[in-house]
Amino acid sequence: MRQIKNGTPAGDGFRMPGEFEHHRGCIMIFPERPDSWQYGGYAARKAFAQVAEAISRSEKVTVCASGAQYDNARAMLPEQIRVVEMSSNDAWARDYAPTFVINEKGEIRGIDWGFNAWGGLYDGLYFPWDQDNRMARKLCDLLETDVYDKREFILEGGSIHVDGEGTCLVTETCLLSPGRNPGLSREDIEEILRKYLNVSTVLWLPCGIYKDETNEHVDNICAFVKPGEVVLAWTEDQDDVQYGMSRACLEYLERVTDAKGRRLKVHKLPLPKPVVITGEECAGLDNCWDEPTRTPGERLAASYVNFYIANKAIVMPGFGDPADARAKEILQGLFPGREVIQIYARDILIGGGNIHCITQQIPG
Ligand code: KQY
Repeated sequence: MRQIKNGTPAGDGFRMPGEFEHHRGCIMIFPERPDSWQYGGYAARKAFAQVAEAISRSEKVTVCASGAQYDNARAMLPEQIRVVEMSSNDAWARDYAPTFVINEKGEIRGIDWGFNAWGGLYDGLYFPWDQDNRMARKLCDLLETDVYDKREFILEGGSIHVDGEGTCLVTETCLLSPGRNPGLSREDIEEILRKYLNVSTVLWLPCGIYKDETNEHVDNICAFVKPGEVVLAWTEDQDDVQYGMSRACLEYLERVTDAKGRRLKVHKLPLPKPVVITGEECAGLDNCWDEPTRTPGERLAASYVNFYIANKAIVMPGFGDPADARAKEILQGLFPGREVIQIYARDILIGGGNIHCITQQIPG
């Protein structure tokens, strides 16, 4: 593996493709952190295994597991899934596995962004994060791809979505948050995204999902389903704080154009009714930094937008909510060539993210 310190993907003819373009595989990490997942991840591992199995029907899945969990992961996951031992601090492959870029010849390279647990010592969610921060390079070594070293810039994969045709979606709340790159202006950040993702247009949604502890990653509120078309998490409940947030995003999306000069077609994807964590669930979580990770009655950032696009399937969360069926039907209509597989994901949501957050596609 070559670590590229000079040169950028755009300069070298690479671009980040849309998630809906073909994949050669998917990366996941087996969960076990006891302040993120109930009872050391017992229930979360079952949900992660269902997600991995569903994706493995479409593409090669690699699951990274700690030494302590290796045997268990191997036993729980079907044989077509590759399990490798790799250290991590938690299980958010979207955020610290590499962002992959591809060139015209189909060659891929990884990007190793800096990771500081969603805000470092300012408002990060755990400490330390050193093992997470090494994963991108380790995975590029494993996959035998060259890697761009961009660790000086803090970015998580869940904070960007691209259409593969020059447009990148982000949220202001996340990319301009003081815990990430406080010395950089919006223009500086756009310049880095332009050079590393090979995009010409960065669309800045004002916010994301209420109570999303990542400073509101874009992948929970809005996603491309194809160039020129997005889904937006939506509620009709005007008494819900989320209403104003989703409306602000809609108004923004309706007034901008993408890199090709197109107006975006916005498909509203309903939100489930607010999901809150119970006292019983909180009792299954260890403390982090001497504080409980969550408190009973706390709202979780549930959203159907946090789905993964596999080659032959859409793997989406369900919450046991009446809106589960409608959200599934909408995604099925938007992805007619893929089977929509809905997985009950409350045990993933408790960790603070969902199916998109725990997966990272390898294009090609
Ligand atoms: O990408 C994500 N949504 C990760 C959330 C991490 C939360 C840590 N408790």
